[in-house]
Amino acid sequence: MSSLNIEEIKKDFPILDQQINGSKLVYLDNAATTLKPIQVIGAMANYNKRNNGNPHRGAHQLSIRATEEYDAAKTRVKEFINAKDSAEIIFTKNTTESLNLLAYSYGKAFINEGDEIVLAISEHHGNILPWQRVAKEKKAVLKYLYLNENGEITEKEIKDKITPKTKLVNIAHMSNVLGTINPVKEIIDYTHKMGGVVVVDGAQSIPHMKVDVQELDADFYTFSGHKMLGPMGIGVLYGKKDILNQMPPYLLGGDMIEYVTEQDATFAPLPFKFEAGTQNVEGAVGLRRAIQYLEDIGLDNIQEHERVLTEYALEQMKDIAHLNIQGTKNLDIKGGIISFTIDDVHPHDTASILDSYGIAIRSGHHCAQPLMNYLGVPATSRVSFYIYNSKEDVDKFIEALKNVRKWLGYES
Ligand code: 7TS
Repeated sequence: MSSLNIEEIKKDFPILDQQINGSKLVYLDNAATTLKPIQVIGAMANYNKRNNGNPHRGAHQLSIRATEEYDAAKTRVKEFINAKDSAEIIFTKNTTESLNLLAYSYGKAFINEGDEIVLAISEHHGNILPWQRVAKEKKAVLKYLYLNENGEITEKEIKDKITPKTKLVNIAHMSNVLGTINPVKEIIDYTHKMGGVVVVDGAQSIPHMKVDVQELDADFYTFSGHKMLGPMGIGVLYGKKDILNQMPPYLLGGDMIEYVTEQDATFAPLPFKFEAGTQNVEGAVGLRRAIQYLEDIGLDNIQEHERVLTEYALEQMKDIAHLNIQGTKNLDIKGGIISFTIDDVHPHDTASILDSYGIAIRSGHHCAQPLMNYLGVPATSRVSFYIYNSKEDVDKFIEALKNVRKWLGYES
């Protein structure tokens, strides 16, 4: 049994307390974005009511308070992922911006003609397109780690593809489509042995499991506030200080400089070098409160709760005729994400039919078209769980799922 008190948790999420198409909302699209608890909404409202100012810019009290709030959020993120130094935490807009910053800056400084960049075939477009541009501009080579029949990356594949020519490996900690937890520690250790560095896209892992960047020895780690109960518009790029120090800035402008003359400029130290312009302080405040909320529940308890729900859902889904589950069913390497298809039914129809029962799921290619091509499906439907989901939510989902083909006129 899960150790979370779901009825109590649900009370913190007023958005769940509404009817959608005549039924109480069941929200199962957490891999796209999560809902915000009143504590996060309140922290941001309080900041706006009392402390709003432009940080690092003024001697007046509101600017000082905004600076304190911003810096406190950064320290909180540093502790949350166990970075060595809060200078290693750069606030961005989201995971996508963190990855683009890296591709632009690291790519410019360190990728040369003939270098190899290795990605998993299951990466989100946010972790593919920026590297495609680097590869084109620098005449570097993109190579892909393919999956076995269970949707997993094998040790053999790692050793075949990552070689002394590999400058960079980009890998999601957890796949947003299949929910597979990739063997990032093995990939990091092996890549380091070969002399390369590793970018871990943690958009789907950070909200659901304890992550320690020093233990992983990740060179870079990226994530988004809105997938972990925080607001949209705030994301994180963690990077090892010695590498970040060698990288050129991405955006140029206010607050990231040391001294500017007519023809030239020198740049501020980390992390400011990568934070040009007025930052999202309100978002940082919300993210800090979201981290507090997650830690009060406990990341291990969250992971266990999602494992219970995923097992419960998979157990029932396997008995539904014409339903095919994509990817691994091994719960030791799977988070709370299940992608599936139903014979003769377009995934968008599945999502629309479930919406008519008030159940929110996602359908489509999930910004992972290379993976869809690799799996040989145009799209899938996907459910993804979080702390406010209960077994009753899964029961409602399963009941509705059983009706999908009937809605479309099939007998079973
Ligand atoms: N990387 C992964 C693994 C993701 O799942 C996502 C978003 C991103 C990067 C990009 O995050 P963003 O905050 O910059 O947009 N994934 C999804 C999804 O699965 N459904 O909607 C967004």
